[in-house]
Amino acid sequence: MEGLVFKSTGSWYKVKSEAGQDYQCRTRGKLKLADSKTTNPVAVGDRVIFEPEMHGDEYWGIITGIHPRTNYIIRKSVHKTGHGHILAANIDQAMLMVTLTYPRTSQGFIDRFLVNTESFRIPAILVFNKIDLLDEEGLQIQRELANVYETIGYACLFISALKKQGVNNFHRHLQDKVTLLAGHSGVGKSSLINLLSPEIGQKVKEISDFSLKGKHATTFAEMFELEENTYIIDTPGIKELGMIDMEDWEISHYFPEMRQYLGECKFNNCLHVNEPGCVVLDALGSGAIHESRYMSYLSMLENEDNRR
Ligand SMILES: Nc1nc2c(ncn2[C@@H]2O[C@H](COP(=O)(O)OP(=O)(O)OP(=O)(O)O)[C@@H](O)[C@H]2O)c(=O)[nH]1
Ligand SMILES: [Mg+2]
Ligand SMILES: [Zn+2]
Repeated sequence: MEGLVFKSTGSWYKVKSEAGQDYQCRTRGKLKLADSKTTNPVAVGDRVIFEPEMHGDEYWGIITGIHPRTNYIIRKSVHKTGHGHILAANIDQAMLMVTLTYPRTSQGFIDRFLVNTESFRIPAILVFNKIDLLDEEGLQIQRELANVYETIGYACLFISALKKQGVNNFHRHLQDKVTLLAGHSGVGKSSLINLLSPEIGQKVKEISDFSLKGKHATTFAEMFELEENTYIIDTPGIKELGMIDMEDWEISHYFPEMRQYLGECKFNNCLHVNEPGCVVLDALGSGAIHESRYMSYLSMLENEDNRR
């Protein structure tokens, strides 16, 4: 039978058949070898082939195959160094939830996420949550930050899951798509998803627990069907993103504001660091490329993960 993976715990998977029945599935040992660099063989969003088994009146199954993925978002494995953990696969768009405070999301993290999505041509949107916590100055800082991203083509949404502000607008962006919602732990992903449908009931951290580091409220990625053809995937907080296999020269291709200059530098293997006749450096000098984005670019070049 064909099915779609809605939840992955690493040891079992919730798979929905084409007829809409949920099956609790496990994998066979050999599937684990499908991709040795990831710690989870099956991810939420995967389309799988499985053999159903009835255990009394319970629907169980064994996953025997995975259809090729069109894309995926990967984070660093918290258990195995050098390995990645696939957050979700086969998504239409990715939303990164960002908060300026409690917790703070750095620009480096945002940029790394966007390089990941660009590399798969997954459209990305930034969702600024907890706007209720910001004073005039905070709102101004947020405006400037969002401006950097809107200028280069990323939509930014502003919401407060607590005050239920901006939720309808957020919902509109989900229509007829599979959307991944990612971000640091505590930014409010599950809080927002709970507002979309009363049946979801994702666990949310109590404010009193909130300062306790390392406590994730959501431990497994899970997909929810909001309306026909409209899905949202809640994910556990990410601390660090894994870099997908990428060569140094490729990275600039995943910065939309650099793309137009590529191929125009004096040297065709220019990495836009300090080479003479570099058009990207000219654009940085003239302000056409934002300095903070360029700094992120440099930090990705220097990242050991990219030196293979
Ligand atoms: N002030 C304020 N607090 C919020 C808002 N949205 C969520 N919170 C609070 O932030 C805390 C964390 O919310 P969660 O929804 O559990 O965050 P999460 O992103 O799902 O976290 P993980 O599951 O650990 O990745 C909770 O105490 C929420 O009540 C908001 O818009 N404003
Ligand atoms: Mg959560
Ligand atoms: Zn250059």
